[in-house]
Amino acid sequence: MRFIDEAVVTVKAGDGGNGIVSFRREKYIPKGGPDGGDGGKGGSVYVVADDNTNTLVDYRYTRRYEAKRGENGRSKNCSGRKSDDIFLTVPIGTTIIDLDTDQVIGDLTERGQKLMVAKGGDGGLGNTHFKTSTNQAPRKATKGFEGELKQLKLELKVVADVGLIGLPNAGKSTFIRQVSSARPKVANYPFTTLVPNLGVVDVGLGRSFVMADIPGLIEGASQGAGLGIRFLKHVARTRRLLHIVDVQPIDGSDPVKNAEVILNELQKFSPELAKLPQVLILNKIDQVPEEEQNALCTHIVAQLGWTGIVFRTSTLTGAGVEDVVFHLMNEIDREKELEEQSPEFAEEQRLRFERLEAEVRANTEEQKEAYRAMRKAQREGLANEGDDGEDFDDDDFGEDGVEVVYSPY
Ligand SMILES: Nc1nc2c(ncn2[C@@H]2O[C@H](COP(=O)(O)OP(=O)(O)OP(=O)(O)O)[C@@H](O)[C@H]2O)c(=O)[nH]1
Ligand SMILES: [Mg+2]
Repeated sequence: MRFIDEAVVTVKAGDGGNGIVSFRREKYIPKGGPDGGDGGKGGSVYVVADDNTNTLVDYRYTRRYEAKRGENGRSKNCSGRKSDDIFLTVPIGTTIIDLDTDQVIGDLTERGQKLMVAKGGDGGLGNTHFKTSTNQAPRKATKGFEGELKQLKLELKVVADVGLIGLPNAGKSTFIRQVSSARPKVANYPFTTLVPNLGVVDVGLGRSFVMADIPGLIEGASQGAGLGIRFLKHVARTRRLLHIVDVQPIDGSDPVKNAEVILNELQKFSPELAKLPQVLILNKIDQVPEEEQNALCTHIVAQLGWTGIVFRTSTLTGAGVEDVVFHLMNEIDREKELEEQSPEFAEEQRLRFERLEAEVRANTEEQKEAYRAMRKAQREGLANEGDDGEDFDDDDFGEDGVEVVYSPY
């Protein structure tokens, strides 16, 4: 499943300029023939895929785009000037839908790919065209044609580059709030986040990546417990997982055990997903006296047998967060570069994602079954107790119909 970012815009191509009625008037040529030029063509509207942008947010602010009208024809058989076409740049992966017909008019999948979405009107004809043997001085010219007017829906399937995972209350939403303009609710109780949130992390100089915050995972998640599992598949297509661990949980639980719960659930849900490179974030470091921080962090890392990358952060104060962001951006850029340079690596990646998606899909199905069985048992149990169990609905699994909050910039 991907996240959808969309915008509706009106595009209007320029009308054609009018043809004109004019006659040659020159010294010594008393009755010059018709010389009214044609109107110029109106500008057309194109949509172009560009890899310097990854959101449609601009189109939520400016909603109408008009190309200019062609110029009218002039005397001396001069055609009017054609107007410039205009180009709307959109991220690669944008689909364009004509809202009047509900038809997809194009999918822009490659850099530089261009699609005409509203055709400029042709210019009208000047009176030169209407000269015949019987009418040497036609007083007829035609008007320019109207440029097309369309209502378009631009739709982008956003793929998150980084997924946040962790127990409820670990600070995932606080993290995404620190680094993007996503504004998921933050509160000091578990299960605050109920739907995935996406944020664009802008690191400057046109570099950015998309981060997904999903509801917290809990023990038994891979068997359907809690909420987070319903959303795990949304992070399947990311390049990196950020595993956020609270180093000083308020309930006094052991951070090592907590981290293990997540690693286990991930492994049970999808071994392929568990193989995605993970970055361990030891969060809420502000809760630990400075002189104890080293010992505690070393202890957690050692107990976990963690050999990967580790950062210490306080998502509350922002300490250490920037380092994580730059690390992720560099890793993502490096990976993308490698994909461009090495067809073998790109193919390897593609196959890996394919395997991962298949596995996640299969596990989701399996888990959906388990969830249904659990619901059924609950319902029957309740029915025996005299409750008809109407609160339960088999379809509330929310497979694809999840609401996603997308906050670019
Ligand atoms: N002291 C401290 N508190 C933090 C830090 N990060 C988050 N918190 C607090 O921890 C609580 C939970 O934070 P959230 O960001 O909502 O946690 P979450 O992981 O998104 O939780 P769920 O959405 O329930 O899965 C809030 O009260 C935050 O203010 C931190 O670095 N230090
Ligand atoms: Mg949250």
